[in-house]
Amino acid sequence: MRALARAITLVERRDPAVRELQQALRDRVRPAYVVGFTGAPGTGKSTIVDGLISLLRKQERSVAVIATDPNSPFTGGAILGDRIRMQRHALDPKVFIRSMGARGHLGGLSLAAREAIRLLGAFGFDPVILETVGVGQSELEVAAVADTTVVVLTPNLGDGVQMIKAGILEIADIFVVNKSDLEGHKRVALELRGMLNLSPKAAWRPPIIATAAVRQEGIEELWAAIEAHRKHLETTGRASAQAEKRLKDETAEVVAEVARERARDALGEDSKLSQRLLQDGTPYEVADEILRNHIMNSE
Ligand SMILES: Nc1nc2c(ncn2[C@@H]2O[C@H](COP(=O)(O)OP(=O)(O)OP(=O)(O)O)[C@@H](O)[C@H]2O)c(=O)[nH]1
Ligand SMILES: [Mg+2]
Repeated sequence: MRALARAITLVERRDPAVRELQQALRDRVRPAYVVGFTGAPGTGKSTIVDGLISLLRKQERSVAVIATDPNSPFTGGAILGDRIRMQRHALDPKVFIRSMGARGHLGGLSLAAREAIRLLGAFGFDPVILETVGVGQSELEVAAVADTTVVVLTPNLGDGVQMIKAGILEIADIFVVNKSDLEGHKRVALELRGMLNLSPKAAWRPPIIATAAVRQEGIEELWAAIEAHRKHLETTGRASAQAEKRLKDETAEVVAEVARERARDALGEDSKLSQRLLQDGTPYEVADEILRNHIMNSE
């Protein structure tokens, strides 16, 4: 566990040792199944995940949770206290919980999170659960990384389902209407069903699961839905297509990261390139030169 925690810290710092580490672990890598949770702040994502951890531990499975906060530059557990309601699992060695800031990487779910998922798989954690607050682009990024994406809604949605952000319908594999102990949850589910019926027919129809996470209600149904989606991906061949896409995305991110670093070095203060850039006033020619001389032809 310690070794894993340290390895993830290296990943977060973008330490060069990560490369060797990932390569050394290559043969151990059994990709973990990744379940993403997203939804507005306070909808109960962490409470649901906490319930899922309990369920999965009864099945003797090792579970990891990565909570990312697109608003937080902090990392390594700085926001654990408040935001993650999973403390009761903190001492269980088969449960790994970590929060990560979304530093760098355009504020997105960082390359670090992807690499951390890979490490967690190598250490035998399966599934890996990602929790992220649905603000900005974060839910789209979660969907790009997760095998199954769960979108969490609640009855107190303001103007009802109209409040659902554009794009959510497309990314959700499963909807959860949490806080179903509160009034109005049936209406939210009905409106959502109505919206889903309007969207084009697809091979997978996202189920709507009612949960009352504070009472551990609906958690088994939710896990059953996640398993059903997993089976669907496997039987339709989409699982391997997704895995391939993720590996390509990750590779592209590594390329971008290396290129960005070299460009920053090449543009260091007082460098000739930076002087030219300032004279020129636009980035294109200097960018071409950096690509040619500092990225393609450098070791
Ligand atoms: N009534 C009711 N309250 C709930 C339920 N599930 C969670 N809550 C409460 O909702 C509040 C937010 O729960 P969290 O699990 O922290 O929500 P979250 O979506 O993880 O919040 P952020 O990570 O801050 O976005 C807490 O006060 C929970 O106790 C539920 O099923 N019913
Ligand atoms: Mg939370």
